[in-house]
Amino acid sequence: MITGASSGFGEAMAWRFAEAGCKLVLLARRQDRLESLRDQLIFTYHVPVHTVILDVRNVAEVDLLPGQLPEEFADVDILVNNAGLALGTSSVQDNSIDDAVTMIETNVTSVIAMTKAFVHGMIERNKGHIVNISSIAATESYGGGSVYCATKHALAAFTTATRHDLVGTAIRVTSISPGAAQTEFSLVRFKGDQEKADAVYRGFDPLTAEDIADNVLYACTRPEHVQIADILVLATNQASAKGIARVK
Ligand code: NDP
Ligand code: 8X3
Repeated sequence: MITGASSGFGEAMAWRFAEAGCKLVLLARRQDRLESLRDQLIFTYHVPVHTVILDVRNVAEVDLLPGQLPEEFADVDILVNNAGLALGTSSVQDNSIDDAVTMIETNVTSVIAMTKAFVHGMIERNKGHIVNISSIAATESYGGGSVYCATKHALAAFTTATRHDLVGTAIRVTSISPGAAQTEFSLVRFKGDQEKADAVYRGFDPLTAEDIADNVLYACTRPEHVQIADILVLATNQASAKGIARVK
């Protein structure tokens, strides 16, 4: 089960997991994107793919989701909480509270809800893996990212506490923390301003969605006794959240 599968990391993960022969449940809001991806994956890899068109902020629907999946998709063994976003780069005095609530609900509340919804089945089967897509912003805060950084710090705390709650079971809990990667992330952050989004990646060689998908697949394919707790993945020319070397 991959949330946020209609673009970026989630879409790349869908391709990697399909190539590995996994049955997929793909979730996002954009139906056309998700259904087109489903058709391409089935055509290319002949794996079963089920799509769920849902806004993860709708936690009541998330709660009902496990019971609504078709039987052949019901036993979710790998849950990748990937759906997430940043909105804007305002300073604290100018933060939009609407944007703040959207980020908190998407990046934190929905992960809590998805985890609660799917971990029951994992505990019953004593089998499962929860992968939370975090960020370098989970350990480094930067100006203009107060709320986004706060959400990823909160997600880091939730992920660690999840690992504590599940220790003694066979369920693994992984956090993948990327640095700057070229996806639709910046286009969303700048609310559709392509010029501003492109400027984020100009002059350096950022990570790709496939780089992150590789790390998720790596974590999920270790022997059962190995739990990858956290991977921080940076582009070679990035040393810290704002420490990016660019050529002019
Ligand atoms: P994209 O914008 O390309 O993808 C985000 C995905 O999340 C889309 O599929 C979008 O689908 C989905 N999504 C967003 N809001 C919701 C919602 N309310 N309900 C359901 N789905 C939702 O960005 P990335 O692939 O880069 O981002 C994925 C994750 O990686 C995020 O958690 C982000 O914070 C994190 N990250 C990104 C980095 C980067 O530099 N790109 C670096 C570090 C972390 P749809 O709009 O169709 O619903
Ligand atoms: C997304 C990358 O640098 O904006 O998590 O935190 S950054």
